[in-house]
Amino acid sequence: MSEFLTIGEPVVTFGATDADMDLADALNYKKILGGAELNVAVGVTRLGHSAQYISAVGADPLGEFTKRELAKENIGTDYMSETADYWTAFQLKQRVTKGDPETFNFRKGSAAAHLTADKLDGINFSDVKMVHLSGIFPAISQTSRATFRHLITLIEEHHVPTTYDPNLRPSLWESQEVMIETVNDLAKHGEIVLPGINEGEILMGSRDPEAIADFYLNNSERTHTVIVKLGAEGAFVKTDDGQSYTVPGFKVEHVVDTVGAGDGFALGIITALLEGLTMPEAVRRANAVGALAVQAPGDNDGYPTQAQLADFYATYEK
Ligand code: KDG
Repeated sequence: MSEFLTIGEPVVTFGATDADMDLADALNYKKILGGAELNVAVGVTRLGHSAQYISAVGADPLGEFTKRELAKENIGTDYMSETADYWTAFQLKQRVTKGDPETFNFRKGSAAAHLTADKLDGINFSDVKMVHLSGIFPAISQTSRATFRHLITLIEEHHVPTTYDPNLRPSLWESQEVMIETVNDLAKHGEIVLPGINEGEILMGSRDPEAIADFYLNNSERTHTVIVKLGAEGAFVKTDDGQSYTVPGFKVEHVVDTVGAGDGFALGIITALLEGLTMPEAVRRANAVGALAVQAPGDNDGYPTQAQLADFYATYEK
């Protein structure tokens, strides 16, 4: 039993350690664990909350590595399965000194892509206070898409508040059209929707934060808040009662790796709401976790504990 629940595909990531090299040329890699929803669970437990991660791994060394890392991070695996028929997903990631790194996925046909809806049968929702969904899991296969929709039915039956991050990964979808249609349709099930400003351009042809927020607020009865991530600028918030405001970001001197910042943002919102903070306070925390995330090399190793978060505020708000 846990306060927080999410579903996703663990992605063992081989991050190149040599900077600004083509993946084909890089010879040295460091093995870390990523996967967008898993990253969120890592940050949720680091901030002292309990979490369960629904997924599947292969009966292989990368699956074993995944299970050990999840145990180290105190993430519950009650709803994780292992199969000898399919493998654990992995990825190669570039190291860059500027911009976003290139990644190459080995994910097609993974164990998580074969996770069927019947694996959700035993989920205990009694203590679950928040669920996080992202547009990645439904991208990886038709099976995962059906499982994702079944999970949404269960979440709605149990009236659990849900955050939804579109998390566009065009290379995982069968076409751009299916991606846009499905990601926007699934957004109807999020109480809180967390698009990035660049995603707005693809998903509804606009980089105007207000237009992006209005699109999702008008898209669904369920969505009450849209928070548009503006990168270093912070975030724009609009609620279904017509209120809107911007929460400025924290200035970061040296960006090491941008991967995992969006997941850091999501976990900032989720944990703050679990602790009863207001929405502006939650967005401030989300910006803080995002700023910490980009200063660390791994996908989730910059996420703070409560003490590290307090230190961050003390340093930045002196
Ligand atoms: O959001 C961070 C993720 O991008 C990373 O950890 C790996 O799941 C991943 C992906 O799809 O790129």
